[in-house]
Amino acid sequence: MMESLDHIVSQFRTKGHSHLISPVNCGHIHETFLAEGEESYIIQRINHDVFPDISGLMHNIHLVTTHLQKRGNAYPYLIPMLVPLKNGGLYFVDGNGGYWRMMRFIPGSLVYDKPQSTEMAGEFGKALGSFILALSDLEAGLLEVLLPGFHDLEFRWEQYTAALKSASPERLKETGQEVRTADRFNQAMHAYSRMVREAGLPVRIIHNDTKFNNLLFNGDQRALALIDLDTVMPGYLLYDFGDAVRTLANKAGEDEKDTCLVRFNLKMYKAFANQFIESVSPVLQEAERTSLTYAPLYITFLQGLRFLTDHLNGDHYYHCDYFGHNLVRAATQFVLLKDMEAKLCLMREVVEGNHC
Ligand code: GN1
Ligand code: MG
Repeated sequence: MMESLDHIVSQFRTKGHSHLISPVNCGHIHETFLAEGEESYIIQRINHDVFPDISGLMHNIHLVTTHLQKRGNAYPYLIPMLVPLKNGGLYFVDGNGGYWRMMRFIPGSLVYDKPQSTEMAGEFGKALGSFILALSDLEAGLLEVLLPGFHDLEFRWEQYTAALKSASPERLKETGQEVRTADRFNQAMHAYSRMVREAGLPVRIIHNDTKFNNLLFNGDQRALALIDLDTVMPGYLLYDFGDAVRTLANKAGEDEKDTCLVRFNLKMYKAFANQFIESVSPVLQEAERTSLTYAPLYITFLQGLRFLTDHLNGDHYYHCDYFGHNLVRAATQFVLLKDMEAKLCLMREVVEGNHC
């Protein structure tokens, strides 16, 4: 394995020779390695099942990273630039049909699954707002829609109901509580989704995977770089806001088995939301701002549904460490959702300024 990785790394235009190549445990989708040498690089085997259009994927990332780079000081963060092949291409296809790409490693960077202070939550708000603002003058139609319906509830609900119908008894066992939660929120979520569609909100270039651990920090806990640009596609601002809140304002992790530890952290939410709204304010429309209140509930519901669907389907999408892992993840999302529901009025106060 290491020998062939060496060969793969040697296809890219790196500075010097990479002498140590080791696996990095991150994300549910790709296989990731760190190649260390005079300079260090991240090398990934792209999940071709999830991203069938590799050339569209790499086109999007190239377009977005070069646009951000041109913005100079207007986007004051580091950018995970692609490293091209020696022949100029953006990805390498190995003898087994595996697709590989390389990015510069950002030295001194640290990853956190959740913020350790409200300042860190605010840093995320500022960085994400700046990212969307910096891309607001790039035509959204230039990007390929790689994963159609990614944050579309009608699409996800259809996938879920199909999985429910075809699931094996073994997979259906113990899903009762999650199925009931899905049913309980179904109507309200669909109503929000319809309202959003009919509100004529601007379609922007957004990140679409704003987990807290997709922001790198330096040793002083200041934001360094927003990474994982695979899903940068056209979408609504509320998707990025909602997904960020889903991860940064959960007192527990996505994989937590003890749901008693799952709680919505209003302080982190507030710190993030205020900074996000402020940094995106030059382009933020009033209807968009209002749409943010319910967004964390919508995205948390959608994510719970996606985990539950994958459990019912036999864990083909998300990497799992044990039987029932996806069901644990779904339960965590749904408990978080219920706590968000209980605190919705306080969230509205932050976004819309109305008193409870
Ligand atoms: C996947 O593996 P990662 O962190 O890149 C998923 C996201 C989910 C997330 C949940 C392309 O992201 O949409 O929110 O898992 N990415 C894709 O942890 O489906
Ligand atoms: Mg990702």
